[in-house]
Amino acid sequence: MKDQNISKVFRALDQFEIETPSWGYADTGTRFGKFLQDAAAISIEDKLADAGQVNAFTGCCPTVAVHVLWDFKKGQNPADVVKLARKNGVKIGSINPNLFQDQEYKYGSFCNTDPKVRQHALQHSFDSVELGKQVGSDIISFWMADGSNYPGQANIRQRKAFMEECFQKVHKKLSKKQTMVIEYKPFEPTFYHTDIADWGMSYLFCKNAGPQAKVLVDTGHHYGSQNIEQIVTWLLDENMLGGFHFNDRRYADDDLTLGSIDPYQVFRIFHEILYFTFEKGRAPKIAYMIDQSHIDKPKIEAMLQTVTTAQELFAKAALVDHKQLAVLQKKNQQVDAEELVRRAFFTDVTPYLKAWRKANDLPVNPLLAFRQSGYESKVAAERKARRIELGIGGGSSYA
Ligand code: PSV
Ligand code: MN
Repeated sequence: MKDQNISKVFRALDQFEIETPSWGYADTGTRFGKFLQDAAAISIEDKLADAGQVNAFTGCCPTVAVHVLWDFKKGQNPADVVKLARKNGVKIGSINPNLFQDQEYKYGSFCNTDPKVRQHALQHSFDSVELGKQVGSDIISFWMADGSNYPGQANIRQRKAFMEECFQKVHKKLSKKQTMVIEYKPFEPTFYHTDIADWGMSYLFCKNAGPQAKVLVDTGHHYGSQNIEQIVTWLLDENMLGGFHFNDRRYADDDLTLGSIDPYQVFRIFHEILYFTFEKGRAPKIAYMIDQSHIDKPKIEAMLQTVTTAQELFAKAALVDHKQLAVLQKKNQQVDAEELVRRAFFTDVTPYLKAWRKANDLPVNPLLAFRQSGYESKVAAERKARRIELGIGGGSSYA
C-alpha cells in the first residue's frame, strides 16, 4: 500500500459524514403504486432504529433527515424524538417542511395566489424552523413543488415575488446557528413551469433571503447531460453551496442508489470539492445528504450500499494530486491532466477503506456484517405482525 495514498484516504474519510433520510427506510413507491416490504419502517421509532444500524456499521451517518409531516405526529413532543434518536446512536439532522401534500397546495404554496394558502405554508415553515431549534438541528431544507402545468395558467413573475417574500420572512426566523437550504428541480410534480427550476433561481432566492440561505443540489434534479460539477464549483466559489441530496438517475429524478448508473459523475463532484479545498486551504461546510427511494431494494442494505459507495468515491477523489494537476492545467497539458484525474478514479481504494474501517473499529465489510447480524429478519417478523395488528397494508411514509 502506498503510504501517501493511505494517509490521503484516511484524512478524507475522517472528515466525511453523510446524512440518511428517514423516508428512505419506509415503504415508498411511484405514482403507480407501492411495493411493500416486511422489514420497511412503519414509525419514526423504526426509522431511527434503522438509521442507527446504518451508522453503527459505517461510522459516518450520525444524523437523520426528517420530513415534518411524515415523521412528527400532531402533539408529539420533539424532545422524545431527540431522545429516541440518541438511544439509537444518531441525531436529528435536516428538517424538511412539507409544502406539497396538503389539498390547499393544488396551485402552489408560497406562490399561491390565495394569501391564506401562502400564510398556511409560511406558518408551517415557521413551525419547522422552531422544530429545528427544539431538536438541535442546524439545517432547514426547502423543496418547493410549486409550478404550473399549462402555458398561460400562471403569472410567473408574480409567483417569483411571492416566493421571494416568503423566503425573506422565513430567514428572519432563523437562529444564528441555522442555515436554510433551497433546493431546485426542473420539473415534477408540475410539467410546464416550476417556480424554482434551476440553480440560478435558487441562488437568487437565497441571495435575496439573507446570508444564512444557501443552495441545495439534488443530483437528480437536472436536465440530462447537465454539467453538475460545474454548478457545484461555481456555488463553492460564491460561498453559496449549502448541501447535497445524493442519488443517481438514468432518465429524470429516478432516486436510484448513488453511483449505480454513473459513479464518475459523483467522483467529479467530489473532485471539484476537494480541489477547491486544496486551493483555498480549507474545507467548505457542506451538508452531504442522501435522498433516495428504494422501491424494490431492501431499505437498509440499499442505504449501506449508498454510504459505502459515497465513501469509496470520496476516497478516490482524494487521491488526485492537486499540485500536479494545477501545473498541468497551467501548461494546458490536457491529456496528462485528464489522465491524472482518471487514474485516481480507476484506483482500487478497497484496501484503504478496509484499513480505515479497521482503524476505526468498524466492520471491514459493512453490508456483510449487517447481513450476518440478523437485524433485518428480526424486524421483518416484528413489523409484519405489527402491521396486521394495526390493520395497515404496508409501512406508510406518513406514519
Ligand atoms: C423532491 O423530489 C425531493 O428531492 C425533495 O428533496 C423532497 O424533500 C424529497 O424529494 C422527498 O422524497
Ligand atoms: Mn431532494
